[in-house]
Amino acid sequence: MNFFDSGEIIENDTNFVFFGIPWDDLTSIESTNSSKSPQKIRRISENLALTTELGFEIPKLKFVDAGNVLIDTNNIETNILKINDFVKSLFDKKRDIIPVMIGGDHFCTYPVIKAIGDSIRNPKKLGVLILDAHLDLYGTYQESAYSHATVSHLIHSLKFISNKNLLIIGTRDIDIPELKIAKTNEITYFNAYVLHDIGVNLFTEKIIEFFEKSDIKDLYISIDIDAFDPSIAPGTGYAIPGGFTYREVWKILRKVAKNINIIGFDIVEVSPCLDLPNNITLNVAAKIIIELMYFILSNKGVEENAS
Ligand SMILES: [Mn+2]
Repeated sequence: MNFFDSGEIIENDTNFVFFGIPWDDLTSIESTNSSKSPQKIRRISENLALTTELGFEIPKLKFVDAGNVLIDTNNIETNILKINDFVKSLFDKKRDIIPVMIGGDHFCTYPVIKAIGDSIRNPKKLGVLILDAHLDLYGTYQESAYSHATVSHLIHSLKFISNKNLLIIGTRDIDIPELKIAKTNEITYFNAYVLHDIGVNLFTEKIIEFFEKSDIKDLYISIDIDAFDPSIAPGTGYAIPGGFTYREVWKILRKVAKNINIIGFDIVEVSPCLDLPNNITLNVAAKIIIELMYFILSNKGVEENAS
């Protein structure tokens, strides 16, 4: 079963490659099962209609489903290497392919960004936008440097990432050590309430301005599902009130994609066992993936059928 019944082989005209990382060992909460979400999101996509909200036919997005990275749950270093090799193999098949990763817990984002940075020509022009209720900036968490709670810290430590090209938005559950790390390193984050204070349009302009100031050309977006308000996305380990609505995230992504070249994105921390019986969280994830694919493609010159 593939995402929206897509093919599996990357061709010359393929735009996106969907793949799963079924790995949730580095979460800090036991009742979650985000490792199951790649397969569940594939299954839920069977029930969704085949046009985007702006009327674009989904089969014309030209994406393939490359399956899942094979995860050896016992060895973190081995898994990081496997993810690295998997992502690099996608670029070997097509240089400008846009990877779309489905976690897994948020740690999965770190090896993906590392592999992308190592694969593109000018990683210093790469920006990273993280949507998350949390900063994930702990240096170590539960005595490990490898955790979903240290992922932003690890990303910030990459040689091509600094406080100039990393932005975190949607935060509203920040711990004291993380706040200190953010202050010391002058890491920029926009708390979720700011969107409600200034409105989604101005909020999005501030995001674009941040990356334009740093002369960023390419952007990777990592979406922790807990950036959404739990009323729309309850299926996640840390359900923190005060998050974004679906429409707010949709509007942010639409405008960001119009202004900055998006070269990859992910959705992580979707936990199917905590979802409602009608699979609302899986639907949010599947919809956002397909809508964002369309926003990226329309920015590359494909016309909008409706607006
Ligand atoms: Mn996170």
